[in-house]
Amino acid sequence: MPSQIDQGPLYLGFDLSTQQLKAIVITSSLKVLYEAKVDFDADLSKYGIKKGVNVNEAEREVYAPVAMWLEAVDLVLQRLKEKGTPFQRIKGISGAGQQHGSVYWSKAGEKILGDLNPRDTLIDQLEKKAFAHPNSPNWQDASTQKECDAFDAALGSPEKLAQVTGSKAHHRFTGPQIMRFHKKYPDIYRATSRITLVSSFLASVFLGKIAVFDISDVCGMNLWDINAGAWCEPLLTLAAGEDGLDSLKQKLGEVREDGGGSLGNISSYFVSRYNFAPDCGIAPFTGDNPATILALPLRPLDAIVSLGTSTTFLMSTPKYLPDPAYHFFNHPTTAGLYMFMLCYKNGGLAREKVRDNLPKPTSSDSWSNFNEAALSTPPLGQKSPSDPAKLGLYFPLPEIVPNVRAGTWRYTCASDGSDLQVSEKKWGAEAEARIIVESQILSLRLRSHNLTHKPSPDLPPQPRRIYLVGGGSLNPAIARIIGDVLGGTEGVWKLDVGGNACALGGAYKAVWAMERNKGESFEDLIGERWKESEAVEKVDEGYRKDVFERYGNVLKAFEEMEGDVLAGEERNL
Ligand code: XUL
Repeated sequence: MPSQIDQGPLYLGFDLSTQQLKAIVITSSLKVLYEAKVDFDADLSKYGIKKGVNVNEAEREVYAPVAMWLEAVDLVLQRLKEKGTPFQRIKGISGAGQQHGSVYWSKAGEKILGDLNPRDTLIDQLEKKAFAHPNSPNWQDASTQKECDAFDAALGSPEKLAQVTGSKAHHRFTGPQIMRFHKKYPDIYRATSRITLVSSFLASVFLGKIAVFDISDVCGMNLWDINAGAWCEPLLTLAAGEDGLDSLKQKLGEVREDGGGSLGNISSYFVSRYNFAPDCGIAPFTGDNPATILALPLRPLDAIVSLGTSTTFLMSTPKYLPDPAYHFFNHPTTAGLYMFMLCYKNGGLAREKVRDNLPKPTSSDSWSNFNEAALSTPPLGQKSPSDPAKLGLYFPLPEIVPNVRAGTWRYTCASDGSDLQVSEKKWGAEAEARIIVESQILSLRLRSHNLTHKPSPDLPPQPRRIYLVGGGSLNPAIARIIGDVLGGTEGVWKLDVGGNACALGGAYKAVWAMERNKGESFEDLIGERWKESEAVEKVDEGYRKDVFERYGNVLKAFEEMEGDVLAGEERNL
């Protein structure tokens, strides 16, 4: 009998991220068969981008050319074709887009999209006429401080905005971006027929018509009322300025509640040009962070720590407890669940700075001295319980969580968290290797502990499993300290697909979207097919009672230290 690998249906997942477009093709049983990618700097440098974006420093704008993404779509499909991908077997497509970015379509664009000629490329047909504006603001853009102030004030306070939309105002969020776009280019705003996110932009290209927003990615706009499940009209009105609520409502269109099913069949352009089956379904695409939590059957109480240039912490949770310090989104597949996210600017780079103060290792592992120092330093730098516990904040870049300027701060406290004091002396690079990692993870513990509960009556609240993705997930010392500080009753695990988690999450979403039985959840369907031994590896045992308690005892002091640093910011204003 021919195997499913040779015969069965296939699913395609994309990840349109800042620097690359990745594609992964998998079977119904989640086996990865084909992969391809386009790297914008390496393959499409003619757009003049660096690390995938253009920067206008004077206005703190960061943006990407939409034409580059279109060119990347044809290129990545071409690369999959060269690897022998049988496109006609692909039954469903989904994917992820970098969050918050927006694409401004013209009226003509909608029409051309539905009428593409398979003999010409996407870029030849769409670049000139399909967009009211050639660029998409990127999540690293910081040009919208005024607009954020207006958003934070619009409903009364940042707390209220977070309550309604899941986040306080952020520079990168689409609502403040649209508000600035409207002010800066009023005529282009008026010539814009539809606005999509990056996720719905990519879905639109495959669908051959403008795709609706996804229920999770829409929460990255500061425009969606999560509890009401509707646009927050006062915020739309604010963003649309004198053009008024209806102008923006029309440009945004609908939001689909169901993360599964099909938005429609693939556009005939791809059927004729690449030999896709005409009934290949396009499932809703989502944001890259929501797609990351779909790269495995994440259960409530499990957490993902993404250790890249920045650090993100993701959890799926039934609790909606918004706060200006973090983000809540609707879960991308499962109604009644939410995605909790912390997004730090300082992560890998801050650790590298501490590493570079240590002697250079003679071995090829540039982290070996850092790791040795981190593991040979006792928790909180205390040789005995009567020693002061060391707490620090290491932010070479201005930080979002908490919102403070760049700087390094060192404090000490007693083992029970009392007697917090500024430390006048530095502690030396050896001790700091541990303290910086502890500090990054204490911040995660502080902000996530309200979302966790006791996994069993005899255990304190903490995550169940902690999954690590991104470059830092390869570092055993970091895994160990994460286990020390955050616990994890079922241990700390490393996800093998590391850097490809979003594209894989997109492909899993396509499988679930097309193959689910009535009422079957993503977690159930993927959970049944997912082979743990092939996908993840346990890298630390996680919860250890004594050390977990020691960190718990200083958590309040850590919070107090942040408060003191924040108060210092106000004093310095
Ligand atoms: C999340 C965020 C980034 C981008 C990266 O709020 O801005 O993680 O989604 O692509």
